[in-house]
Formats: sequence, structure tokens, C-alpha cells
Amino acid sequence: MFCYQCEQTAGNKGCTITGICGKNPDTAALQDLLVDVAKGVSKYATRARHLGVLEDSVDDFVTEALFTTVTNVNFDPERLAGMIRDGDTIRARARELYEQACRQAGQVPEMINGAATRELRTDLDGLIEQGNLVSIRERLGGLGADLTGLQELLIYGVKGVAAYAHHAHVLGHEDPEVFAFIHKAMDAVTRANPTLDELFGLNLECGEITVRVLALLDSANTSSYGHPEPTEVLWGCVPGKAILVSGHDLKDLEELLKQTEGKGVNVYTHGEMLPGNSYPGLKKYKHLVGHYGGAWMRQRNEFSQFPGAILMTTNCIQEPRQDYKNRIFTSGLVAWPGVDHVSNRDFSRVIEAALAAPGFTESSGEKKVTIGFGHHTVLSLSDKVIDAVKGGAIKHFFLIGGCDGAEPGRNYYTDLAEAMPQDTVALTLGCGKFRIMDVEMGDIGGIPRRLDMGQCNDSYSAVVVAQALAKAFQTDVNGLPLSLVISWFEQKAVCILLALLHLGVKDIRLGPALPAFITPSVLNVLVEKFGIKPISTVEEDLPAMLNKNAA
Ligand code: FSO
Ligand code: SF4
Repeated sequence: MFCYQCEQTAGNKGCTITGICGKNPDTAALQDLLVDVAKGVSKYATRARHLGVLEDSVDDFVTEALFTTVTNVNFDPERLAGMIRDGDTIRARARELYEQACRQAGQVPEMINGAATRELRTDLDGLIEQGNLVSIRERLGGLGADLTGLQELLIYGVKGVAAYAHHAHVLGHEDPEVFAFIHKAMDAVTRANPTLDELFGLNLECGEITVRVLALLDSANTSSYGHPEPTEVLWGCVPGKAILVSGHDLKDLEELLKQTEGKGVNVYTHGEMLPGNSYPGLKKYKHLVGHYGGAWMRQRNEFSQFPGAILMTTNCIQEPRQDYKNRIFTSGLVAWPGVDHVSNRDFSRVIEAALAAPGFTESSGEKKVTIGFGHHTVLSLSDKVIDAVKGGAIKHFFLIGGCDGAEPGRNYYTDLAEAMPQDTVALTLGCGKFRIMDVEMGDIGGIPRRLDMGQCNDSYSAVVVAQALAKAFQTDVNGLPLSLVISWFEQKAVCILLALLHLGVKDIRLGPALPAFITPSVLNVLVEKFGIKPISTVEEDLPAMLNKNAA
């Protein structure tokens, strides 16, 4: 196997023996083959679309296949093989649509080879063998590290876009332009002679589409559940039977809340589900009692101690310990071999498991955390914020957000929040927020010094707020007293980074380590054009950030 798609990749080079995430070589091969099938489908789909033909099943397959291969989503060989087999049918359908459209337009269909025509074996071992033949390693050999790295940057960005598109789709919101780009990009990465310029261009276009899909998801979430509002959330537990919901899928949370109503079971959020507590359409359920635990990589300890049922709705799942394997469930695209998978949002088995478990017998105490500062709330405070900046009460903003992870270097983000001068404000989002949630930050004239904007899925809020502030101060985002300090882990963070580059945001600090697929020469271009910097130490970075506009 060879995989270097996430930040915890072995030795910051690539997982080759087994994944640090728990992905074994067979699963890695099947994921590679699934991505390959998605490329094949996309080759037909992008050409059919040019001729005015599209079909939902084709769009949905590619989106789901890509989200499935995001880090910490699906580890189950049987489910992956099932998706590959479905992909074979979809690929044939996409080809049929393309060829029909050609006939109608009086054109001769292009001869398309490789991923589009690869004959798939039917048995699991055969699929694993085929997956090994399409691994990145094969392409690294042929194209070299720079081009392959830029192709992979694009594929990972598109995986992130697919994840966000899938979340919006679950709530009934779609954008054909997003599907069109996903197909275009997945077709482009199969071209035989790519150039660096072409791939840079496509990566920036991926950033543009990310802004678009984030706006789509924002409107899907807020039209379904209202705008997040400032909310004090219990961070702990109360006596009673309990279900813990992790991941990012608000629709799963809503359905679970409906199905547990009146059943005597309390529902808690975990990890990236925390912002669920701030949506009017979700917090109205009184048995959504609070949040339990921290970011995803603490789950093995936290789930062991949680005396109820657990539901994983999206990334990031880790190998379940035996002591909770019979009370953890997966839904949607998430899967782990041997873990009960819920279909069609029928959570009855989850509820049964919660009722059979002991539940909490004591209350944890009164610890609370305030969340709910999406763009709607922050913009409603904008007059206050602008006055505070003009009057000198607020001197600087930091966006400290992104993903959390297990590496010790991530203490940087906590240290930064602790060292921030009292006249500065932190905007935060993503599970990276758990690095700064314990820091006592207080407020500036009623404006909290830590504004939690939600999940990584809510990054659109940061874009809207930054653009509104830039407008108010008649500058661009780079002219604001704002520094972006991003922690990355997986591929959704990749597309958000591309979005920031597309928006022209400069001097982003990125950590804890730079992506292994970014080669030194590609990094040089990113440094030259965008001033991207790896994080250093808080002592070194903080003064530089505070003085960014001094010159
Ligand atoms: Fe975190 Fe995991 Fe939300 Fe990621 S829970 S690391 S970027 O999947 O999605 O922030
Ligand atoms: Fe390694 Fe990350 Fe790939 Fe898992 S997803 S195999 S940890 S690079």
C-alpha cells in the first residue's frame, strides 16, 4: 500500500505497511480501486455533461465514492467491494449516456481507456489485486513526485468538496456546477501528460468550487435548522440513559432526536457534532442535553467510559475497542468491519443498546461551553466589533481552526490561544477548536474573545465574516488585522486551504506538519505566490502576526 493523504502519514512520507489510521493494505487497495472507478465514471460523465446529459445516479456515485475514501470514514472491505461493484454498473450507465448523447449530436464518441474501461474482477481478492495496480506508487514512478503530488492535491481537494456536497445533498440541496467540477477534475487527473501549470490552475479552481459548495452547505444547514445562535452547552453528563452522536451529519442527529423523543434516553454530541447544540431546529429537543468528550482522536478512551450507545455519522472513526464494539453503530458512509451499520436512519437498534446500557448515574457538574457564532450571529454583532476595532479595544483577530489530531505539535494551538494578548479575539472552527476550548478567554466589552463558528463544514462563516470586515474597513482580507493559523488533518481541510488560496488569502500559517504530497518545488511556488508558512513556535510567530500590517 501507499497512502499519504492525511497529516498523520507515517514518517510524514507515506503509510506503506499499514495505515496509522488503522487502514490495512487490503482496505487501502480497495479504496484506491474505488477512486479509480470514480475516475472512470467521471471520464464519461464530464463528456456527457458537455453534451447536455446528466443523471443523478452518476453524480451521487462519484460523490459518495470520494467521501468514502476520506481518512477515517470506511474501513470495511466488504462494503468497499460492494461500492466498487455498484460503480461498475454506474460506469456502464455513464458510458451509455455519453455514447447516446454523441449519437444524438452526430459526433463520434472518443476512445476512452484506462480507468474508464478497466474490466473489474468480481471476487474480493481479485479486486484487491487490481487495487494494488492502481496505487499512487504506480503513478509516482511514471510522472514524478511534483506532478503526482499536484494531482493528489487535486484529488484530495475534490474528496473534501465531495464530502461537503454529500452533506448538502442529504438535506436536499444540490449544485450541478459542483458535480460538474468533480467530474472534470477526476477526468483531468487521468490525463497522460499533465503540466504543472494546468494542475495548479485546477487546484485553484477546486478552491473556487469549495467556496461554492460551502455556501451551498451553509444554506442547506440554516434553511433546515435555522441560524446557529449563541448557546451555553453542558460539557459533561447528567444522570440517565444515553446516546453519544459523533461526526458531522446534522440530519442523522435530527432523526435520532426525533426517534428518541419520549424514550427516556438523553442524547449527547461528541467531537464535531458539538455545533448541533446551537441550531434552533435541533436544540429545541430537550433531551439533547449537552456535549461529552473532546476531538475525534480521544474517542477510544471516551467511548470506553461512555455508559451508553454511540453513533458515528461521518469521519473520524478509529478502530473500536472490544469493550464498546457491541454498542457502537455506524451510519451513512462510515463503516468498520464487525460494527453494526444503521441503514435508512432507522436508529431503533441504537436506542435498544442505549436502554440496555447502564447510563450515567451521576452528574458531572456545571462545566459549560459557549458556542453558536456562525456568520449570522457575528454579523449581527458587527457594529460592536467595528467600533471595538476602531476604538482600539480589539487590535487583532486570529482564525485558529481546522482539524485536531494526536501529534504533540498540536499543543502550539493551545499555547497560541493562551499567549494571545487580551485585546485580541480568536475565531475558531473545526475539531481543532478543542485545542483552545479549555482556555479561559473572557470577553471584550461583551464580545467573547473566543467565537466558535462551528464545524469545519461551517468554514463558509469565516469567509463571510472576513469579507464583511474587509468591506467595512475598505480593504481586502489581507489588509485586515487578521491572521490565519490553520491545523490540518484530512482532505476536507485540503479543499478549505485551496479555497483560501483561491480567495487570495496570504501568509496562512499551516501545521503541525506540511502535507507529504507537497514537494519542495511545489511548496516554493506556494510560498512565493501565497506566503504560506509552516507554524514555528508561538514565541516567534505571535509577534510576527501581530505586526503583520505594521510595515
Ligand atoms: Fe475534524 Fe475529522 Fe471536521 Fe475532519 S472530525 S478532522 S477536517 O474529519 O472534519 O474537523
Ligand atoms: Fe496513512 Fe493517513 Fe492514509 Fe491512513 S489516511 S493510511 S494514516 S496517510
